[in-house]
This record gives sequence, structure tokens and C-alpha cells, in this order.
Amino acid sequence: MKITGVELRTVRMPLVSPFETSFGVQRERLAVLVRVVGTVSGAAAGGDRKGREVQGWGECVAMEAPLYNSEYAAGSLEVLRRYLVPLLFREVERTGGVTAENVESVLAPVVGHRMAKGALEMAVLDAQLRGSGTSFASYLGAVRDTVPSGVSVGIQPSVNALLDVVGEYVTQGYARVKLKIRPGWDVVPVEAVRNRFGDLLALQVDANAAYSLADVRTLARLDEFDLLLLEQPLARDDLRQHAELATRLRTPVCLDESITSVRAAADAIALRACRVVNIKAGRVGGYLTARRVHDLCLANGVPVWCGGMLETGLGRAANAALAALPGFTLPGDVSGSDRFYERDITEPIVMDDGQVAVPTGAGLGVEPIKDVLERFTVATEWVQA
Ligand code: OSB
Ligand code: MG
Repeated sequence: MKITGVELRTVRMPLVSPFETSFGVQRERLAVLVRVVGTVSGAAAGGDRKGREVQGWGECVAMEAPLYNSEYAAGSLEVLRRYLVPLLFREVERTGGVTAENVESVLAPVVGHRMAKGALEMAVLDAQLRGSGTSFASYLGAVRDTVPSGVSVGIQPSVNALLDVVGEYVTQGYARVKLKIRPGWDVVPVEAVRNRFGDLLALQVDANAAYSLADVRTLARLDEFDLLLLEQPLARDDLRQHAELATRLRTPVCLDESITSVRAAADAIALRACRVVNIKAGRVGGYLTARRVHDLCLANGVPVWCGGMLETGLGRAANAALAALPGFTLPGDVSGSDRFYERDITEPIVMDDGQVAVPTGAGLGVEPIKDVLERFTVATEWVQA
């Protein structure tokens, strides 16, 4: 497609309740959205020489502050406006157009900034698929029309408060519960949840890199609670220590922050640093690379699941499509919109009986509702060719 303009929009959405992890508390979601506008010509436009106008949406999952990884929303916005979007325009000028499949190589001169790159690729892919009437799910290779829906539960002020919150999600029907842990909030709350809800609750924990190898005795105490996995216990750049830790635990180690690319995933598998991989498209630079990480894991017999980053309905719809690929054998953090937002910017993604439906419409299959989007927008700019 030929790209004529790109809108960069910042939205600020209140969360239904504070979300606390080992790296901080969030009360709202500040996110950068990308809208790509262009034209498709040739067969995709039904032979119309002039070309048909299309648009597509992308969501940048970088948080407001650089606490989960080094990216942050204002930095993503800057690198998009100043480097990434201009690279795309230059490619259109040089070759007459871009496809989602070549966005990654066009943006490759810029080092890092995978979440910003992933958002731009997602917008181009959405536009391209809307142009051809194909859904994200069928394009990516989905094999299911619903996906099991898990919920990520933040650190709570007390164990009693945690039991109430988990009880509410269990009652709603979530297929799996993930508890955020950190030193001082681990064995006691996990034991309390296991005792209250019983052996049948699918339960896992996420440390967001808050521990060190010196904590091996504490982490080994989690073995008795029959967890599905322990997510990212150690530093993001330490595969060797994760491999060492994995030999000392019965609970499978899963990596999130450490898996920044297909190469990182291949290294982690070869080093036995993890037995499970959390796939987040933004963290690896987009849905096309996410699919390649999935393919690699599937070929190596490593189960994967789809992580979340408090996405709006746009990213949530794309995640549901990704989670429908065959290697996603564990429930993901693909919860209903109402887990985080009273009002989503799209029609809400709904969890029903522990499942989320994979959208079937062209592209993402959802789009922002104009007045809701405007209500949450705090800044908009237009980048032109
Ligand atoms: O580590 O999975 C994580 C949210 C923000 C940053 C990192 C993580 C998370 C979550 C929330 O756990 C998952 C969700 O969006 O439901
Ligand atoms: Mg995580």
C-alpha cells in the first residue's frame, strides 16, 4: 500500500482499580495509538487504477514510564515521529509502497524501540488486511475461534484483599489466575490462594525480574503449590542465571522480559533458561515476529502463551488472534476489556465462560468508537509524507 499520512494519538484511560507489580503501581493507562492512512491499488482495489483509501490501527504497548523495559510512551512517540514514520515514507517514495511484511526490514536501521516498531507494523498490517478483507486471525494462521482467558492479578494491600479479588475473577469464570509477586509478597499470598481455591485452580506467578539467584530457597518453596509456571524471576538480561535457577526448581520457569527477539528465544531454549515462553508482540517488535517466535517454540516443543500489556480493545483483539495459533497451549493474559477499563475505546472484548472470542472481521475486526476515543485522547499529531 501507499501511505499518505500517519496519525499519532496519545490516550489516557483510567483503570478500574490500581494495578501493582514488582516495578510499580499504575492507576491509568497512557498509550500511543498509530493510525496509518493510505491507498491500495491493483487487485486489492478491484482493478481500480486510482486506488482505494484504507486505514489501519496500531497500539504501542510501551508504558508511561520505562519500568517494565527501557521503552516509554513519550519516547515511543518521539522515535515514531522522528525516525520510524519518515523511514516508511522514504520507502514508499523509493518503491511506490510498503507491505506489512517488509515494515520490519525498512525500520531495521533504527536500533531497539521494538514496541514503537511493532505499533507501526500493526497499523500497516491492519490497513492491508482491511483492504483485502482478511482477519488478523486467518492471516496469522489461527486454528481456534475462541481462546482461553486468564487474568493477571496485581499485588494487593493484604492477603484478605487478594482472596476477595481472586474470588471475584474465579466467580466470573476466568480460566487461569496469575499472581504478581515480589520479595515479601510471594509464599504467603500464593499459599493462601491455593488453600482457598483448591488444587483445580490453574495458578501461576509473575515476578517481573524482582529476584536474584540468592533467593533460590524462597522460590523453591513455591514448588509445593503446583504452579503452572514461574514467570521472569530474574534479570531480563540473564539467561545463564535463569538456566541455573531452573535446575533448582520443580516449577517450570517461563520468560517474558528476556525474550526480545527470535534470537533471544532460540538462545533461551538452547540454554534451557526456560520451559515456557510468554509471547508479547510489542516486546519482540510486532505480530509477524511474534508468529516467528511461536513457530520456533512449537518446533522445539516449548509451550507458549500470549502475554498482555493492559491493551485497549485494539491490542486485545490482535492478541486474541495471535493466541489462536496452534502453539498457544496455555491460557494467556487475554482478559475481557472490563478487567481494566470501565469503557474501552472499541466495542469491549468480552470474557464468557473462560473464553474470549477471536474477532472475525477484516483486519483487527474492531475499531475505535469515535466519541469514546476523543474523550480519552490527550494529544494528536499528523505526520505527512
Ligand atoms: O509482566 O506480564 C507482565 C502488565 C504490564 C507490564 C507487564 C506485565 C503486565 C501484566 C498484565 O501482567 C497483563 C494484562 O494485560 O492482562
Ligand atoms: Mg510478565
